[in-house]
Amino acid sequence: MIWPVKKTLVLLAFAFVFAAISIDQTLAQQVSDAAKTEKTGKHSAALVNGYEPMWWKEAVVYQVYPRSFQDSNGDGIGDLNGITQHLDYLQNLGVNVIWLSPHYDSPNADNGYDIRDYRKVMKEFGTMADFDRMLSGIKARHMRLIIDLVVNHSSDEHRWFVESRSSKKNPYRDYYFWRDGKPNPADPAHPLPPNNYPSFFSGSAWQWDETTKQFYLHYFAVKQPDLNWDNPKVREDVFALMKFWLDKGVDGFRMDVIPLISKQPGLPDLTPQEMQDPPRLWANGPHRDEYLQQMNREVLSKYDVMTVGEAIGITLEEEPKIVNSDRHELNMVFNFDAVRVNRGDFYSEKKWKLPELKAIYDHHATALSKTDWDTVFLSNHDNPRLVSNFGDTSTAEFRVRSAKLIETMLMTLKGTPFIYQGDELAMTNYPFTKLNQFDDIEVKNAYKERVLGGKMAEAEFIAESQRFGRDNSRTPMQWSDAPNGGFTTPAAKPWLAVNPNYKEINAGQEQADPESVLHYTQRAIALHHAHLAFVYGDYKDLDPDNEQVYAFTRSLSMPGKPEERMLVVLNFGEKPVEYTLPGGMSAGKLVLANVPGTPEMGGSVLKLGAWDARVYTY
Ligand code: TEU
Ligand code: CA
Repeated sequence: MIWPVKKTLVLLAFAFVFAAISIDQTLAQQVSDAAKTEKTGKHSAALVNGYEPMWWKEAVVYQVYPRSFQDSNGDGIGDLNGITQHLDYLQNLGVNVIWLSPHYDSPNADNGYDIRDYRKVMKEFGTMADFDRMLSGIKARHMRLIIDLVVNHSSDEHRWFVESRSSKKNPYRDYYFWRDGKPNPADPAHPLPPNNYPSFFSGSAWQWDETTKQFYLHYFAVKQPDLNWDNPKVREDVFALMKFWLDKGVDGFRMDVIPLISKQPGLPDLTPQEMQDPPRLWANGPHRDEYLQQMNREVLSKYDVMTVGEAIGITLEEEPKIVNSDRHELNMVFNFDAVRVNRGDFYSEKKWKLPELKAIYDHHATALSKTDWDTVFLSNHDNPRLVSNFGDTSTAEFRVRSAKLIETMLMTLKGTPFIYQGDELAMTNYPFTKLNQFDDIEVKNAYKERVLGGKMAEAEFIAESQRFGRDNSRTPMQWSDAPNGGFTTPAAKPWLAVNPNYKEINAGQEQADPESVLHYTQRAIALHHAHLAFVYGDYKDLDPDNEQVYAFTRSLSMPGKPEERMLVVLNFGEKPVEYTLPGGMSAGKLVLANVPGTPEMGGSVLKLGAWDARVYTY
């Protein structure tokens, strides 16, 4: 750990003189701060390439899945004090914002995405005092914290739902969707669901409740009843809990499945065509934008926050409705086009070629305007490990190179980049071989429906879940080669098994190796921060049809400054290639490469080895 010591010394030396100025302040942040202070009225004094500078546009975000990050008390479950222990690690990595997956009181039917009390910390994760300490530790290191807002649904153990299900007359009845069933001639005592909605987690989206003999709606698990946003009291209560956390000092929210909050009037059956893709309809309810605008007006606009919505069911063309700054809704959303480029139905694999991915990023760059903003990500807690999904894990060397190539791409494409914990180490998918190794409700329910329901062979189901199941990314962080990978004490049993490859792949080993994926990711993040071109610059794909090489530029002109011209060249695969840059273009000085010893000057023909990733000026 060379880094923290050096940084601490520097910090100590300057702390008194520059009390108010962060030494980590990048050029981008300075420009942004300057723009903010010069801001008069509605418009910023200094647009950058037509974009209004904002800290959240310039940020690199790191997602922490608290259950799997670090266990501090030997119960096998990650916790907030565990996160606090690693804040230097995150600061040294160079990320500015931490997105914390749900940390609230929850019975954990879906690992915290089922919230029982929005104002309480999950017992297993610690106390509110632990949260406050973590937050001040984050701020002390000039980072920010956004938390997960899961308000399309609550837990069925939330007080609102406990009240709601108790009687039809209860004042909380309309906090959720209750409906009579359809008559069931075959078995009159057990009516049929009110409509044909399927749940994301298999089966019907309706659950029968004996107490009042009605069904309630749950898009996700039976224990995740959908909140009724058409009830103004629900909106009021949600806005109040948002203020509760903002007043504590959190810097914004990642909003879970937020487009689903406005339900279809009358909840009619899906047509066979709509049944092909139910979220498409569910995400486009009539009041979605009205509710988000109300949220913005009453809550978000009163704070300096970052908001990112999980845009399930929203096409790229529709995104500006939510993210355009004139709409006053959210700052940005996660669009799934890229992360799902290799996905067929559910966990099945779809063969893909590089030009398809390029077309998606090109589409992003053209479909969004200067008053929209975008995210860049290829992993999270719902998707496989980054390198297993898009890189090459067939050899240790290719794993390292391909992971570095993907990190290079994420840090140079257009949009705020998001890194998922452990991907900076190139952690891999887990070698699942049987159902009982999984924890995820999505896998368990799908097994019942598909395998026990006779739709799929068990071996095929396990193979697909190994490839795409969500638990791949949820295995504990591999901090060291100690038993349990240093995630928990050697004697403890982690809530989900540590990947057996922790002895080779772990943070301790990577900290000691200057050529590790960890150190490389840190350099790639630093490069992102050092050049505004990677934030506000134009994007141009130089060779869209090339199936092996991804070459693109990011360029930025600012008054009174030399044009920033950056060229990114990525060889997607193990096949070496002598690549001639199109249009007589010539690569200039090398600024980042994933293979040590890469020549300092580029030229018009580049000899690219397996999984070579390079960034040049041009
Ligand atoms: O995910 C919603 C979502 O898009 C799911 O379809 C998810 O991508 C899918 O399960 C992957 O196969 C959000 C959360 O990110 C997820 O963890 C939660 O389980 C879900 O909402 C319910 O809150
Ligand atoms: Ca713990």
